[in-house]
Parts: sequence; C-alpha cells; structure tokens
Amino acid sequence: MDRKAEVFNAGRDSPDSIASNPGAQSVLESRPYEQIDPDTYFTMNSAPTQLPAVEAQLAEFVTYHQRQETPRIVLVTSGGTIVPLENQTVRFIDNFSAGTRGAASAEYFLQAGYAVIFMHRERSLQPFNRHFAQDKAGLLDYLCADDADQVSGTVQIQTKNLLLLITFMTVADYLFVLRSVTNYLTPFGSRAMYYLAAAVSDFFIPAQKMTEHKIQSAHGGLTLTMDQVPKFLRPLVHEWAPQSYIVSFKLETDERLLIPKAKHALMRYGHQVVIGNLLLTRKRTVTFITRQDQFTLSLTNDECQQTMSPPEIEAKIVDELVRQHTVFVVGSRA
Ligand code: PAZ
Repeated sequence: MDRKAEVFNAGRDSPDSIASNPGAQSVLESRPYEQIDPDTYFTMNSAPTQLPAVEAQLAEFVTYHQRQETPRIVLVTSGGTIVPLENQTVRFIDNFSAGTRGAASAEYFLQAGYAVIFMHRERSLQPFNRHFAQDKAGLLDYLCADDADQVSGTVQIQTKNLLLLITFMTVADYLFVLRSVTNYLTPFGSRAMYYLAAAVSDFFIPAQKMTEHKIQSAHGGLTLTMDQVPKFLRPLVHEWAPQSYIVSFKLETDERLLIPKAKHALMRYGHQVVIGNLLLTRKRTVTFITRQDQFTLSLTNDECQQTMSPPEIEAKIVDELVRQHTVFVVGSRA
C-alpha cells in the first residue's frame, strides 16, 4: 500500500484534548489527499444488485413494527467490509472483525424489547447462531439447551418477527444498504437507534480505477493506490437520520490515540455516543464518550474468570445504551 493510502482521515477542528497529545495531534494533522463527498460516492458507484430485495424485506419488517407499535427499533451493523482489488474479484482486502460484538449486542437488544435489524457481513457471526458457530453444532442444539429462558426467548423472537437479518460484503454494499435502512427507519424518529459496530474500511478502489481482470504478477511487486471512503457519519447524523439516537464505535491499537480520536469523532459529527475500544482489550473494556460524560465499562476479574456462562461486555454496553436511549426519547418528546 503506498503512502497516500496510509494517510489518515484528518479532523479539521482539533479539540484541546488532542492538542495536548502529540501522538494524536500528528495523526489528526494529516490531511486527506482526496475526499469525495458521500453524494458523489453514490453517483460514482453502482448499487448492489441485491438492494431491491433488501429494501422489500425492510419495508415489510418496518411496516409490521409500525402496525404493532413496537416501542424501539435498532439497526446493528456488524462484521468487516471487504475491499475488492479487481472488478472481477479474485483478491480483496479484509479486516479482523468476526462480528462478535454485533451478534452479541443484537441478542441483548432483543432481550431489552427492541426490534433488531441486523446488518452483517455475509458469513460473519449472527445472533444465537454464534453460540454454536465454533463447534459446528446446529441451531437445534442451541434450542435444545437446558436453559429454558434462552429457548423461549429464541422462539419469541421468531414468532414476534423481532429480528431481520440483512447482509453486506463490500464497503459499497455497506454504504448503499445503510442509506436505505435510514429511509425505512425515518418514521421511528427518536425511537430508532443506530449501533454502528461494523469495521468499515477507510479506503477503497473506485470501480473506474480498478482493473477488470485478475491482477497479474508478471511485473513483480504490487503498489496499490486507494481512495478514501467518504465519512458517511456526517450525512447519517445530519441528513439521513437526524432525529435518531446514533452510536458509533472507534477502534484503535494505540491507546494514546483512542480517547482523543473518539472525542474528535463526537465533536466532528455531533451524534450521541462514541464507544472507544482497543483491539487487544475490546472484549473486556470499552469507553463511552458522550457530550456530557466519559466513562469506562469493564468486566471485572471475577467476571472474566467465570467458566459457566461468563458475562459479556456487550450486556453492559447495551444496558447503558438502553438507559440513555430512554432519556433521549423522553427528551425528544418534550
Ligand atoms: O467484530 P468484533 O467483535 O471482532 O470487533 C468489534 C469491533 C472492534 C469491530 C467494534 O467494536 C468496533 O470498534 N467497530 C468500529 C471499528 C472502526 O473503528 O471502524
């Protein structure tokens, strides 16, 4: 990957907390070499072929929940996008995300009474299925488990039509589907939550710049030049879902960057919550950044050592968000 592709997206308005952190400062001072706006992105790229089918499913699910007067609905995005390197794709760039956070969180939102649209990377982890994904047992095994609550919970989700599964593969699929979901959720206003846990690529190669056929190795090494994926949080917050409750995640590997960059994202886009997590500790600890507050949620040592049904950090995250979302909904009515 050449240097251009390594340039981070830069913040234009660095907050004080970043100014006091030289590491974060230098990252945030890098300027994007090319940044197309989201509208241009949608005109330059074709919508995925499955979009009309996805929209039909969304229409049916949302109409059902409007009729049922379901109090809350959440879009959970989960798993990593791929970035194709050829139009007839043989190779692509992927990332580490297995979709654990999204799948676990979807279960906790269902338990909290939310209808859930689970927008996930094809073949990544899914709610409930994730419990047997590793040992290749069947959903039947899960349903036949001793835990009666788990079973009745799953059956309720099926009979009450509370979970809609939709998929993406590439970053383009992700952006087109996300924009469509916002259209369908508009009637829910503040009662809709967006929980954006997917790991979405920051860089891509536009179709027009991609080679049609498989990249050949005859000429030696490979240098890639990638464009920056537009920052879709801005239109999401300001145009597509301005009344809804929006939670984004920020992943870093350098601890010194995490909080400054999470704060920066919140200031830049003006949504409700950024949840910061580090690659190595993400299953154990996260930091909430809101306009008023900053606090950490963690699993205790005792909780981590439990061998039978160890608690998951997602239970704590969702608990906290449900509480904050309630305050938001009430405040929006005032
Ligand atoms: O999918 P997973 O459970 O392995 O990882 C979850 C996560 C780290 C992708 C998520 O918590 C997250 O931080 N998503 C946003 C990543 C980003 O900064 O784009």
